[in-house]
Amino acid sequence: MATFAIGDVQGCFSALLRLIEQIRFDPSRDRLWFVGDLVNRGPDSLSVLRYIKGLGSAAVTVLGNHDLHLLAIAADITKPGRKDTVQDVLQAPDRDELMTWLRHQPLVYVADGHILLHAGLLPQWTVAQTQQLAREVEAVLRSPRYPEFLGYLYEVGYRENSGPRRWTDSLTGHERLGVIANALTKLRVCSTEGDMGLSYKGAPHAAPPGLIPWFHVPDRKSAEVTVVCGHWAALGLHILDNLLVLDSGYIWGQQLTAVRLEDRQVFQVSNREPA
Ligand SMILES: [Mn+2]
Repeated sequence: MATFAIGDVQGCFSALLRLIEQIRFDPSRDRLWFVGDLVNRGPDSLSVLRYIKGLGSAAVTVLGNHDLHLLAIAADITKPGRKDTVQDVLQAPDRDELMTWLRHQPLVYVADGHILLHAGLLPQWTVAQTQQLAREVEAVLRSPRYPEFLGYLYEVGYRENSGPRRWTDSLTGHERLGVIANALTKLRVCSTEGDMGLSYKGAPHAAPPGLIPWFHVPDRKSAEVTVVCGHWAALGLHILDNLLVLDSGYIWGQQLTAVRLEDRQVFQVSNREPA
């Protein structure tokens, strides 16, 4: 048995199939962990969703910002933008089933000394606390109140990378859930106090003054567990003792990456034609 963590697929189904073939994935024995952003920007989000849903317990995925964006579009909270490529999902006969499945996926998954999430976690959060905070957002996404919460997120600028960006334990209501969702699905850089700089997407060394990659904040309380994440294409594949960042930018003409967690062997398929 092996567990393969796979980076941001973003609707690139044929690349995913090539990668799965390369790693010789056997669903009766192996596990796939997806860092989220299964959909959008790429050509075939519908097939990606159907495939991963069909894997059942052989696959684990956490929700990324593009997955939440699709849920918001499907719930009529927002309209697809110029670069969104999710029409195939919206028009599918199994759309409702897929959207229900998607909003029941977790934001955080912890197993075997690893924590799987899409973007990052705040320096003041322990792994146990992160899990607990994720459960708060997951409970709302799985409830009939989820359009209300997504409506709030979009109203405060989720799409424009703004919204609540500073954690305190005393936060309540939508603002609390908003900070949790922003960290787990959008965080790349923050201050040493954990204030998120949500709009910065570039390379780590060029970040605005006072902002550093979330995983470099000194005394980060989750440092004893290996974080498996994606979301940061400009960073690329980035592997440290306690970190696997797997968005290697397939959608931007680079690679789709899988890492076998047991021995950290890296597998990649390349996108020769820039998307
Ligand atoms: Mn992302």
